[in-house]
Parts: sequence; C-alpha cells; structure tokens
Amino acid sequence: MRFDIITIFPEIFSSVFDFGIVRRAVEAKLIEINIHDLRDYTHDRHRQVDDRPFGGGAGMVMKPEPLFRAVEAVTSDSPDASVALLSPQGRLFDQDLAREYSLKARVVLICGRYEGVDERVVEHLITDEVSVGDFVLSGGEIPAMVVVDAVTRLIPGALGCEQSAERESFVGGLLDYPQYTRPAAYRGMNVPGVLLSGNHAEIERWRWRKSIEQTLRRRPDLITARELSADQRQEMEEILKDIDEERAE
Ligand code: 9D3
Repeated sequence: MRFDIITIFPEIFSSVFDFGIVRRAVEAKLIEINIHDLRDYTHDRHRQVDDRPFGGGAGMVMKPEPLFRAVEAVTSDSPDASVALLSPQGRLFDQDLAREYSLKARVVLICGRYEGVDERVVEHLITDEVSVGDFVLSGGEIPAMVVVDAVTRLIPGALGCEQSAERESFVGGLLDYPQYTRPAAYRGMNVPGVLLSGNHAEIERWRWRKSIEQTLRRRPDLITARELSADQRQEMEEILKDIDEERAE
C-alpha cells in the first residue's frame, strides 16, 4: 500500500511517521509514504499556491493548477488510486473508511490549507472528501496523519502480533473494557477478583459485559449500528436492566 501526501508543510510529517507502528510498517515495506511539496508543482517565481477568492471575502483559496499537476504526477502510473481531499466538508472518517483504504494499492491525500480549495479541484480531481471530526483545525496535515495511522494498523502484519488485530476486529465497534496491571492492590484500590481467578471463560464474559456496559452508557449510538448474536442481545438486555436499576437507586 502506498500513500502520497500533497502538502505545503512537508516537514510536519516526520515527527509522527518516524515512530511506532507506522515507522515499523515502512521499514517492513508493508506501506510506503511519499510526501510531496505542493510548491514543487508551481511554475512561477513566487511558488504561489493560493490566491484571493473570486467574489471577494476574507482569506485565500488554494489555486487549482499546482494541485492538478501534483495529483496527475503522482497518479500517472495508477489511474485507480483514491484521491482524498482532507477538508471540513468531507465524509466523517471512521473505521469503515479506514478499512476501505487499507484494501487499496494507492491512496493520495491532499492537505487543504487556507479557507479552502478551488471547487474545480473538488469536482474534477478528487474521488473522496474526508473530515476527521466536527471541530476546526488549521489544515489537513494532522487529519492526513490520522488517516495514515488508522489505515496502517489494518495492514496485515503491521501490528506485529496478529492477535491484536483479531481482538480489534472482534470487539470492533465497542468501547474497550477496563484494564488493570500490577499491583493487584494499590492504596486500598483492588483489581476485580475475576481477573485474578485464572478462569478464562469468566474473564471473557466479564470483559464483554464491561465493554457493552461502557458503550451503552457513553456511546449508545455505537450499539444500535452493530450486529449482535442472539446470546449477545440477551445479555445486553440484562445489562440494560441492571443499568436502569442502578439509575433508579
Ligand atoms: C469550517 C470552517 N471554515 C469556515 C469559513 C473555515 C476553515 C477552517 C479550517 C476552512 C478550512 C480549515 C482547515 N481545516 C481542514 O483543512 C480540515 C479539517 C478540519 O478543520 N476539521 C476536521 N477535519 C478536517 S480535514 C481538513
């Protein structure tokens, strides 16, 4: 899988991609990340990538020519690449989109800056417009890092232990259960006994229950969107009852 990132701040990416899972995936040749300086695709002396908006108004707009040239240069050998513009108007990035991208051979990420991008780029150059959440950032660079990180974790082999990937997909869509490590007793705060019992079936049940409970309390929207087995649905009903009773107390 190859990422091409088009940006006016190419240096910004080293801090994030030079560490951890992404770095390991690059070293293992599971992914390739090419960073392109948008200014290298300008033809004028000032290497200008933005200009004033037609119709007036505050702020600057990214010019179409450098973006068209940059994307055409990096996709000339792969016409079926996804070309994603990171922008506040985009589809919300989620695990489903991360999974889609992880199956592609080539993903181009264009980092927006200024007030936005000339609409001809949106209409005729990009295939996807992607946002990472309903908050205002200064540009698409941090969102591009988010996308690369989330997608890389889904490339087979990137996490090292395949058990982690399996676990992520198994509990996928639910919040994590609470975790504990040593010491078993600390300042009078004790680790739940079931986790010390060595009874793995009981431990699995406890964790599943806590995941569901946590998700129902904090992110009920995640449960409604999810497919559950009959057993799981039954258990969820019981947990819901317990939570209602606790509320009533
Ligand atoms: C929506 C705010 N706009 C109102 C006029 C101005 C504006 C603010 C910030 C336009 C662009 C930006 C830069 N943000 C991104 O490029 C961006 C982003 C974001 O701000 N939030 C979440 N995801 C993303 S992806 C790219």
